[in-house]
Amino acid sequence: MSEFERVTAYVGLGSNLEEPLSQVKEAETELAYLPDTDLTAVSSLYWTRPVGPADQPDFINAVAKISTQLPAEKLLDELQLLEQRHGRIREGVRWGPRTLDLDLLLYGDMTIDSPRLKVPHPYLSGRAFVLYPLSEIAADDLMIPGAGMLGDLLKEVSDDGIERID
Ligand code: A4P
Ligand code: MG
Repeated sequence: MSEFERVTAYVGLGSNLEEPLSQVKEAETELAYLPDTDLTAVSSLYWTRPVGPADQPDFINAVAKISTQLPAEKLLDELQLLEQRHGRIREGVRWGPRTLDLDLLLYGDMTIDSPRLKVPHPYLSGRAFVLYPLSEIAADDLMIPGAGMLGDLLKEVSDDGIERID
């Protein structure tokens, strides 16, 4: 038994290299096998136009809900290990292409601002490729610390450039 209480957390998944659909689906399965963690819901997958440099392939994005006893920084370690296992290379342009990106979007109702971890994820509230999948698996009245209610944030972003995959 871990000494830590269970926390509901949301993880954003993204890929636009080397069969992005498979990268994201495999990563969802791998989240279910993280230590002291259960995968409790996954959104649909979405094709999304790149935010940032436009000269890169479209992304596949999704959001997963987990219940975890891992402390936030330990969870980030595990997510980064998964990224590495998917051949993620951290170099080159900011917001450039990647085989797998796992962002810790929310960790309970906590606000974290450490050198290597910022929660809620700093760009969460303006990004359709995060808010639309998140809204499939979280209630409209979910509070995003410092930003407001999910349902209100969703009204502010256009679904232009994202397409849900049935
Ligand atoms: N870090 C701090 N807070 C967090 C957090 N909440 N979750 C630190 C994950 N990591 C966090 O991340 C850089 C550092 O952020 C990490 O070492 C960690 O300590 P990274 O994954 O190496 O680099 P990155 O992902 O290129 O940077 P960044 O700024 O996190 O970019 P984003 O916000 O992840 O955006 N367009 C579409 N359509 N779909 C996408 O998924 N993704 C990006 C990347 C750009 N455009 C996109 C998409
Ligand atoms: Mg990232």
